[in-house]
Amino acid sequence: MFTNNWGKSGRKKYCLFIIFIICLSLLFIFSFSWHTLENSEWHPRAMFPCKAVSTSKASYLDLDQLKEVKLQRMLYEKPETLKPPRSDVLIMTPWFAPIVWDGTFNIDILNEQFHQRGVRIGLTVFAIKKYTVFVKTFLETAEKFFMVGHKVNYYVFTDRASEIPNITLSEGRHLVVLDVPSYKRWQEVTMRRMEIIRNYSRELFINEVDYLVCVDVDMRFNDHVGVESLSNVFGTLHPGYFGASRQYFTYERRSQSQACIPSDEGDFYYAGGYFGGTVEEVFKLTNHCHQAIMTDKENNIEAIWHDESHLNKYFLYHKPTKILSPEYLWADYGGSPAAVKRRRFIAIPKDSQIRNK
Ligand code: 5GW
Ligand code: MN
Repeated sequence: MFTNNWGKSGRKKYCLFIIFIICLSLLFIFSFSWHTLENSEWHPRAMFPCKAVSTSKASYLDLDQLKEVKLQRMLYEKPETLKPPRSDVLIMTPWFAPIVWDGTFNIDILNEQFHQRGVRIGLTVFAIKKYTVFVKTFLETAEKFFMVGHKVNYYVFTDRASEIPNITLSEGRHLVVLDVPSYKRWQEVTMRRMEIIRNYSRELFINEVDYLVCVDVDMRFNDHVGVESLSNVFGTLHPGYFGASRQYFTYERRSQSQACIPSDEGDFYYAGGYFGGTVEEVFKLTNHCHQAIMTDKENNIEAIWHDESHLNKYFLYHKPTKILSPEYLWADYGGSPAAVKRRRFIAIPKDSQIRNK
């Protein structure tokens, strides 16, 4: 009886002990494999997650590999704190984004900085259907004025690759012709640029360039367009509206559209034909605009100025870090305002022949 009782409770205790050991081993195996999965290695930081963040290998590597951008001795007139370079135009937004006007920048300082960084620039342009006629002048004038001395890739999107001329390019510059479908409706042709730039940012641009400049093709370069125009994310003041008050901006006003901007909001009227930034920022911008365009499509509405309306909405709530003056996208509306001293990139007048496919 005694032995039996003792034997029973003894066995019970023994079993409990074994189960406890099994649970402990399972817990250990589970936690070990979890750490291995999470960190791909068994590392002390796995046990001290708080410490790990500040002492992770990656942050040491990044700091050690930082490249120094150091200027040489340069001679130039000193900036005058009490004499702004331009007093006739706004050269800074209330969110501290510079507005690039002639006379406000020293291109030698900027060129030196961008050269040392080894910056690569992608210029994207669409030539669908008859718009291939603009490509030759566009590329030839870009060779003269666009980012001269820097690494440039021209990305020409077209449905007629055979009509793209082969132009001799300066060293460090390449032409990449990319096939895209041609949409029937012209509104679709201009709006789909957002989707296509979004897709190629992910698949190609991110591996080839640092900045993207996305422009219309019915244009010619006429004066310097350089690295002063580059920033994280930038837009351009539309040449037709830079002096206008809010009520005259042709924003989308219907509340059913994703591009709607109420009459008491809006900073500037930005042009659809010239925007850009780092590949990451252009990806975010084009992705956002494309999704807004698709939502509008589902709701059977198309914004008044298509992709331009969506770009304006994007810039209202994602402020650009730099803004280009209309010098960078000029179109002759007859007048010649004194504020616009240089016409760097000019619209070529189109006849109805070209617009009709
Ligand atoms: C054709 C007819 C009407 C509107 C646009 C087109 C069109 C535009 C086209 O057939 N093929 C084409 O490649 N596009 C692209 O969209 C060009 O890159 C063009 O620069 C851009 C915007 O269209 P634009 O330049 O006619 O628009 P606006 O506002 O500068 O006159
Ligand atoms: Mn155009």
